[in-house]
Amino acid sequence: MSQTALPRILLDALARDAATAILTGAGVSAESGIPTFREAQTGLWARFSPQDLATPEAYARDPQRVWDWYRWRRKLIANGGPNDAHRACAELQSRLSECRIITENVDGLHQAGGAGDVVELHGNLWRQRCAAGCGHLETSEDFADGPPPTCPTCGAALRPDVVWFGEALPEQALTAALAAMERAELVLVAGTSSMVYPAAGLPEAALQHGASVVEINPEPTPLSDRIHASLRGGAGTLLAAIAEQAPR
Ligand code: BV8
Repeated sequence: MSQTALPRILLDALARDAATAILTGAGVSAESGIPTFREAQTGLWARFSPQDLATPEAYARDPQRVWDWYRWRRKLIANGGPNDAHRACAELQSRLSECRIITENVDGLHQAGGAGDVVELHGNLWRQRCAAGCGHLETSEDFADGPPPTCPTCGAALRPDVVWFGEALPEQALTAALAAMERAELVLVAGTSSMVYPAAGLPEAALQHGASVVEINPEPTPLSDRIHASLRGGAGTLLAAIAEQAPR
């Protein structure tokens, strides 16, 4: 996309090395072959909605099914790897003096794409923790089939270290995300349906203190008519075009 196609408000913010925050959702991982929450899942998972799997109740009812789902997603993520959208976010971090990445995703692909200091609002599925709350936490590359893993410290079951529907977000992540939104002069909201709270409320904090907010999404969202510009297209192409306009 040439410079002319990007909105002036965005080009001006980049040219002045504006403090920037990037909020991302499943759409930035879509081009890695990972279905978003809104898309129908494939294969065995086609008959399940993520909303029905990403809950403490689903895990209590059938931990094996929930673990099978997370292991399936781990396989997709490991096979897909980071895409141009993740790399463009890392490029923006390297070009701008201040660029915080805040993600709703749990796939770790921003880090795999070269980004640093990513705020993970909803945790990370490559980590797993004691479901009984003994405090044990570990990283795992495991996506082998089999029973749910057990806690090596207390023997209880392990659960993915992610935030399920109905669970509170990690306080430190939410505080860091809000601080970034309040500091930002430019906010890019990429690949999220802006429907899940409290993450979806973050751009509001930026709007309230006069930041320029630009959405990158092929579809309109509830945020679209409240912000300065919406770029209708894929995150890979659009974020790469935006990164190109940032000062080297
Ligand atoms: C909580 C991790 C309270 C797990 C996820 C008001 C205030 C507060 C809470 C609520 C509220 N109203 C309702 C709630 C409850 C709920 C909620 O928001 N429900 C929604 C459905 C209305 N919120 C919660 O439960 C949150 N917790 O509020 O706790 C509390 C407080 C104190 C003490 C106890 C409790 C927790 C929410 C987090 C849930 N976990 N994920 C996992 O991944 O397994 S949510 C999950 O879905 C994602 O992380 C993301 O946040 C969310 C939405 O997904 P998106 O990322 O937006 O993806 P989606 O598929 O929706 O859209 C993709 C977009 O990409 C689309 O717009 C599409 O057009 C676009 N796209 C597609 N291709 C591309 C593209 N864009 C660019 N390029 C492309 N190529």
